[in-house]
Amino acid sequence: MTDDDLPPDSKLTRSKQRWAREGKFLTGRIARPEEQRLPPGQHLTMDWPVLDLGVTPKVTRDSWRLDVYGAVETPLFWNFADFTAQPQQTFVSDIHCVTTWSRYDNAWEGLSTRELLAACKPKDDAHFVVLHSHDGYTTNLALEDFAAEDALLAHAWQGQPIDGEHGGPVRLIVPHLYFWKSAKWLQRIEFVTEDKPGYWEVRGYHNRGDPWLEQRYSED
Ligand SMILES: Nc1nc2c(c(=O)[nH]1)N[C@H]1C(S)=C(S)[C@@H](COP(=O)(O)O)O[C@H]1N2
Ligand SMILES: [Mo]
Repeated sequence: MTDDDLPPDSKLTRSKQRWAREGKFLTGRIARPEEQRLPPGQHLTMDWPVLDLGVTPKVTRDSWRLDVYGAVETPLFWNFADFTAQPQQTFVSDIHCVTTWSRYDNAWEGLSTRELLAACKPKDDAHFVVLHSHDGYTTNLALEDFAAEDALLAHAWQGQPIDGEHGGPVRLIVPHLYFWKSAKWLQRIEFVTEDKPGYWEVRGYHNRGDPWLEQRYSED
């Protein structure tokens, strides 16, 4: 990934880089999800804000392809019909964005990451996953976080196709981490042996991003 593939920094992108430097929104509290549904420093919203780098790539269900490659026994290259022919599940989960909004009870439908892993069979030394999106965005996850029981590649939200603004036709959902890990407009899933920090992870945001531990920003 070169920076040429990325949109120019928007005002929001510049603000988010400054917030990471300033440690904005940090409360210094930690919590346990079993005891407290809303993570520290978050507030509830009823609507669903749009957050991204400021461009909405034009991807339709017809043009969409998913490329799964790298340290796997069985690389996959699926069109939308191949993708929806895989086992489908619906998971209900909460969204926690690092800019402090949270949204409860989102019903996501699609292919669980565990089913995807069963199909592509990561090699023994594949310990990390990098998500690549159509807007040039990337984000990285440890394999265990990618494989969380409620993580999925989603094509529908509340029974409707995920719209373009929110990352349709297909986006990732990893509910137990801040929402920047949930890549919109999913294009490629790369399995790697060494971790490769993504867009926000190299711009001051935490490598893991656990909302209950308030892992908003990187330590250094
Ligand atoms: N491809 C892509 N995925 C992305 C982003 C992005 O800029 N590009 N932004 C992330 C961030 S910071 C957030 S909070 C959520 C926002 O998703 P939403 O717009 O559907 O609320 O998408 C995440 N996934
Ligand atoms: Mo975000």
